[in-house]
Amino acid sequence: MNQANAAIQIKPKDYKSAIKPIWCPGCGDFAVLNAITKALAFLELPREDVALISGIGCSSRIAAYTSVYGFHGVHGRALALAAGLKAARKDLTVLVAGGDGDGLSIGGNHFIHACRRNMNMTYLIMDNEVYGMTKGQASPTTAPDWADSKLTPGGTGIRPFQPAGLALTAGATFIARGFTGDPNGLARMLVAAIEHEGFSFIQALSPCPTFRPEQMNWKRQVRAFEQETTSDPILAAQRIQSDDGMSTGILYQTDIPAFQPGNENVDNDVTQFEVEFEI
Ligand SMILES: Cc1ncc(C[n+]2csc(CCOP(=O)(O)OP(=O)(O)O)c2C)c(N)n1
Ligand code: SF4
Repeated sequence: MNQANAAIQIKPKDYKSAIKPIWCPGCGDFAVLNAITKALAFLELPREDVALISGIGCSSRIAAYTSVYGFHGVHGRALALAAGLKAARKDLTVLVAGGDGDGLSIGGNHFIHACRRNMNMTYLIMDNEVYGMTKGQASPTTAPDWADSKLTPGGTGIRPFQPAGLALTAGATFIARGFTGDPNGLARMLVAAIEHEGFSFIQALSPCPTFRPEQMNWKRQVRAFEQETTSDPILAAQRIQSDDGMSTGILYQTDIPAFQPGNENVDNDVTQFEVEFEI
């Protein structure tokens, strides 16, 4: 425990806000909130040193449920906003969170460029293979034959993204898959991701019992990766390709200097900026 926090002893609950989550009972996103607060408490990070940026979707509501700095932003734009924040405030621990629709559909372009840019931040996708907030449309991780959505009768017929494979080819330097049925495992993963110097990506399998009730079976399908974390991208790619998407653990981690634009001369005084925008 560091000196500053020795007297304070921040507990996981201290990282929660007074706002009660309105997620459906059984939604996996509750466990992500718990995992984030546990990880921050473990790392003893002062709340004012952390920012949680999210997009739009059920999962993206998470920013409002924590007591760290937060921005519940624009659909698919969380990573762009987070990159700007990190460029200006490299001292902040920047976390980004949202859904598979937010991060891989509308935000897909930002995702691949965030991976290759390798700024020091942690991005967690709550993957429920559906658009929960807008009532159950197929997302980029939905199986092609999932036919329960009125918009895609008979299924989309389109192969889903493999988020881990996409992150690997785009250049992420830390790639993990977790499961909300194991919040402690997810919290440990988040600690490792936050400590990693570079862009860390976590795909958290997070069931949506409302629109994908069959996902409640995930707890019987999820297992730990048999192999240790690798820093070899070829090996990581082989493992991702040969896996059914239900193995969890830190898949890949490599040490490439994080990108941080020089900001020594940036003027953080926003007074003039505010004057220019005065109405
Ligand atoms: C620019 C824009 N397009 C579309 C929407 C409508 N919209 C809100 S949330 C959402 C998808 C949410 O799905 P996901 O990101 O997977 O999160 P979940 O709700 O499943 O957690 C969409 C399409 C929007 N808010 N803004
Ligand atoms: S609709 Fe699905 S993702 Fe949204 S809160 Fe309910 S269970 Fe969670």
